[in-house]
Amino acid sequence: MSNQPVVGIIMGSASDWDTMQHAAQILDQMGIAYEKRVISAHRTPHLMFEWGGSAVSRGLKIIIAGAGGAAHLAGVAAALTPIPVLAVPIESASLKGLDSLLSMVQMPGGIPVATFAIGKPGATNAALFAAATLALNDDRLKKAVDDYRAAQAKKVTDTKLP
Ligand code: RP5
Repeated sequence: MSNQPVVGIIMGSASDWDTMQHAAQILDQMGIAYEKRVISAHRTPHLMFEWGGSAVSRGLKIIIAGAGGAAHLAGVAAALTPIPVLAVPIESASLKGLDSLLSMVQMPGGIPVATFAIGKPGATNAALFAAATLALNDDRLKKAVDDYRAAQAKKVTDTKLP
């Protein structure tokens, strides 16, 4: 595995890490190098521009962006770079993540983000989606994705009910 990050995980606040760590865990399990960082589109707009503007030259292939509330992080990232952006709506305290989901999924036509489920399942699936995409050109990774799916299926077939 190369140490050169190919996935960028960003989140609007350190409070999002509880959710976004599940994306990181999948990438670790698959042996995919990534960078992770707290960047806020509204609290640190200059950093957002700098990070998004240099994502291609740093070698990133996919971005996973988690944010909650008026969750514009993924959309702004997608505006700053042509790299595909996978959005993870964080479960907010007040509206349980419906606000985050709608903010992310309702991008006007032209600058796409691919939005996943609210919370942990979304973070997990965003990372699995990134792995499946990168596996198209990587046989080692293809095997890792296949193994993950086979292990998941085995858990189901091995289940013994009481
Ligand atoms: C968003 O505001 C973050 O993505 C986070 O989900 C939410 C709350 O942030 P904190 O107040 O916990 O820093 O920008």
